[in-house]
Amino acid sequence: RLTWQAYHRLDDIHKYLDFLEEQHPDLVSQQTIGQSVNGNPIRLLKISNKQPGNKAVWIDGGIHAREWITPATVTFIINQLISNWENEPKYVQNTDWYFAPLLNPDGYEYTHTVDRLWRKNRRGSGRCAGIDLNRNFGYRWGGTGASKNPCAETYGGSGPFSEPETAAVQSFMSNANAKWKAYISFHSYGQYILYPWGYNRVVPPDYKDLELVGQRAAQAIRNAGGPSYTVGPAGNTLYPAAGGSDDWAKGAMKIKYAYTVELRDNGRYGFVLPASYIQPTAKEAMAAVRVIVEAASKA
Ligand code: 0X9
Ligand code: ZN
Repeated sequence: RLTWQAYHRLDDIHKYLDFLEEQHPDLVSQQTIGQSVNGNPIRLLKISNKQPGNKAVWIDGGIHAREWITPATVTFIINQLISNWENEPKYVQNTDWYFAPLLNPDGYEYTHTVDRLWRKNRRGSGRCAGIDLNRNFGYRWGGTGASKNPCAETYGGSGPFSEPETAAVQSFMSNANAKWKAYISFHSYGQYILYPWGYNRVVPPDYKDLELVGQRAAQAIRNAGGPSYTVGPAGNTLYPAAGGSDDWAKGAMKIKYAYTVELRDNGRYGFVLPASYIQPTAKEAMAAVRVIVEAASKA
């Protein structure tokens, strides 16, 4: 059982997903969409009432190994939805929810056993091991903000989707018969709600829709008692960085509401956020997700 009062290991998270599938076979199903470099499964959990017209949303966490708050938040959201399912509004019930709580399982385990601040996946060995999975997606791959140096923290890999962790997302999402309307990727830290483009300081034609929904999400976070989150296009608001999952979701998959949400905190603890922050952070993230998914349900 997960507690959201501590950060859990990969096996415990996967056992929890198995438990949910077993307890709610009508609503919850799971699949393994790929294997990491070290052979760990990339798990996907789906929540669906199986109505044919449902829109689909994707929510992931754990692309960056050290951002522990993100798998904790994604599993919290899964738990909330399932425990409250009967009382949820129509836009929730008539959505097919796809969750990938931990896209970089090797890196995550490595941060528990060897190096708490590891970011990349675990291809190779030594000081220069690893590829930054959020520079490895195949939209404008290899551009600004992605390094060609394997030793760099932002090394984008040998080519787009060279890594099994990103290739799993690409093949699952493009082959699923799903009406994708929203893509949300959780990262930390900094308290930002970011939308494309990330590859440069430019915005897509419909950026006003993304800005508006992002501002509403930030307001929902404040209404839930949370702190202020800054909303804006990733390249302008943070820094330009090509090969991100959000840009690929919007640019290649044509998913309108594509966001990267950088969770708490503001830098006091950074990646090493104490476990006592899991519940407040996950609750405010849930509030933001509701806003985005409601907008997606109308798109
Ligand atoms: O640099 C990143 O990958 C993300 N920030 S983090 O501190 N979690 O590493 C921001 C990604 C924003 N989106 C794009 N640049 N496409
Ligand atoms: Zn990140």
